[in-house]
Amino acid sequence: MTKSYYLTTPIYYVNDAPHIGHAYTTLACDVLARFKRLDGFDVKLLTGTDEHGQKVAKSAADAGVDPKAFTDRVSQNFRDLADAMNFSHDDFIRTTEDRHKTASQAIWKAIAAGTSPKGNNNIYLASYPGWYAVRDEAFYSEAELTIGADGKKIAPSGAEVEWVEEPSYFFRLSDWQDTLLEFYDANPDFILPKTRRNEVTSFVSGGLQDLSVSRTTFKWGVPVPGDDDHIMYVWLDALTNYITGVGYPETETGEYATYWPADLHMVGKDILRFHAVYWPAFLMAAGLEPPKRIFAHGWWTNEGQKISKSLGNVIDPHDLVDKYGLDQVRYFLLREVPFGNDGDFSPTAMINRMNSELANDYGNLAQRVLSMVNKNCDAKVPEPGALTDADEALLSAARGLLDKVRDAIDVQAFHVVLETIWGEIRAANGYVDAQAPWKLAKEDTGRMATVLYVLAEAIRHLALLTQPFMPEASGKILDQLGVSEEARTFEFYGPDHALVAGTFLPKPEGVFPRFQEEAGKDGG
Ligand code: ME8
Repeated sequence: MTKSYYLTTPIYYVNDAPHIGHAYTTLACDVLARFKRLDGFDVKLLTGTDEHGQKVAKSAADAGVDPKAFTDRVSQNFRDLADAMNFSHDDFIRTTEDRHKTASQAIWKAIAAGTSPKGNNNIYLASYPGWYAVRDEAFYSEAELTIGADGKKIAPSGAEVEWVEEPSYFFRLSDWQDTLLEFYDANPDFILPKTRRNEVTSFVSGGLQDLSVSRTTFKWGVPVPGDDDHIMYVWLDALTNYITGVGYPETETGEYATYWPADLHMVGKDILRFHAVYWPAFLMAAGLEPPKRIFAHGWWTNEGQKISKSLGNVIDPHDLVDKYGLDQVRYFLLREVPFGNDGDFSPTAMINRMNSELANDYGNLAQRVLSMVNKNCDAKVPEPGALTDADEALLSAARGLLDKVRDAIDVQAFHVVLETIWGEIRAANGYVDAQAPWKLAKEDTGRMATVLYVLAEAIRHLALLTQPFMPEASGKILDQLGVSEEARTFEFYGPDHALVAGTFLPKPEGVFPRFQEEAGKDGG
C-alpha cells in the first residue's frame, strides 16, 4: 500500500507583501513534498492565505475596499509567489472559502460539545479584559509586556498592544496542561528542533491560562455557531485550515481518512506556541488526533537587520529570482544555514554559494564530463570496461547517498542533505582530476570510456537527488544524460537502472553559470 505524507505551510497573512521569509517556509515544504513523491509516497502539500481578523480588516479599510474584495485581490500575490518559486502544492486554501467556514464551525461545535480532562465545559462565555496585539493577532498578559521608546506598552514580539474589554468565549486551556505534557512526553519528536521543544514544554509546565476564542468588536471572521454576535478568534479559524484542507468535518472517508493526522506542520519559530500548544489542545478537545510533528524554523535577517516594512529592507523573492536564478535561490536558502537556525541574507553570501558550490563544484562536474562524452564518445553513453577500486568506490558512495539523505530529510535537516550530496560532488571532481580522462583520450580510450561512464552514472545519482531542491537544473542534467522523464523517481536509484551504453546524448550545455555583477550596476 502506498504510504501517505501530508504536510502544510502556515497560511500567510493575506495583507502582507510576500517576502523571503514566506518563500522560505513554503520552499522547505516544497522540497520535502518533492522528495517524498520521488520516494513513492502519496503526498499532499497544503498552503494558502489567512484572510480573517482585525489586521486584515484594518488593511482593507485603509485601502478603502470591503474586506472580501480586498482579500480576493491580494491573495493572488501568494499564488504568484508560489509560481515564481516553482512550488508544487496540491491545494491552496483561502480561509474565506465556504469549505473553511464549514470546517471552522464544525470544530467549534465539537470542542464545545466535549468536556475538558477535568470534567469542565471546554468553552464558556465570560468577558475578556486584557491586552491584544493586532499585528500578532495575540493576547498577552501584563507580565509579558515592556514599555517601548514612546512610552507605549509592547509585546515580546515588538508589536504594540491595545486594551480590549469585551464579552468573549473562552477555551479552557488551563485544564489541558497535564494532557499536553503527557503528549509531549509520549511523542519526543513532536516538536523539532529539540531546543524549541524545551521552550514549549517549559512554557506549558509553567501553567496555562484560558484562551479568549471569540471577538465581538468587529465582524470580519467566521461567526460562532449559535451566537452571531461573536466571530471566532482568528487563530482558531486559521489553524483549522489544516483539517479543512483534508475535508473535515468528513472524517470517516476521503482525504481526512487518508492524510490525517498530518505528518508535518512547518512553521516559523514566531508561531510555534500556536501550533504546539493551542492547536493540539483544540484538536484533542474536539476528539481529533494531533499532528505528528511541528518543525519551527529560524528567521532571516537582511545583512544583519530584522526584515521589516518600516526599515524598507524587505527582500522580494521575485527580485532575487530575477537576479540570481530560481534554482540558485532555492539552493541558497536551504544551504546557507542549518535548518532551524536563523539566517542572514547578503548578496555576497548568495554569490559565493552560487559561484563556488553550484558553478564550480556541481556545474563544472556535469559540464566537463558531458562535454568529454560529447567530444570523445560520439555523444553516446560510453561502454565501460572492468572497474578499478577507485571506480567502485565512487559508484558505491553515490549509490549509498539515498539512504543517508532519507534519514536527514526525515528530520528536516536540509543542510545535512545538501552537505552529504556535495561531499560526493567533491569526491567526483577529485576522481576526475586523479583519472585525468583528457589524458586517457590520447593514451587509452578504453579506460577513458570507463572513467566517463563511472562519472556519468555518479552524476545520474546526484541529479536524481538534487531534483527536490533544484527541479529545473536537475531536470536539465538528467536530460543531458538521456534519462527519460519516467526514470527519475527513486525507484530508479541504484545499479539496476544504470545508464545504458550506446544511448545517444543531446549536446551538453552549462546549467549553473557563474554570477558576474554587471558593470555599472550597484553592488546590491
Ligand atoms: O503567522 N524569516 O502568517 P505570516 C523567516 N497567518 N520566516 C519568516 C520571516 C522571516 N523574516 N517572516 C515571516 C502567520 N516568516 C499566520 C499563520 S498558520 C495557521 C497562520 C514566516 O504571513 C513566519 O515564521 O505572518 C511564518 O511561518 C510564515 O512566514 C507566515 O507568516
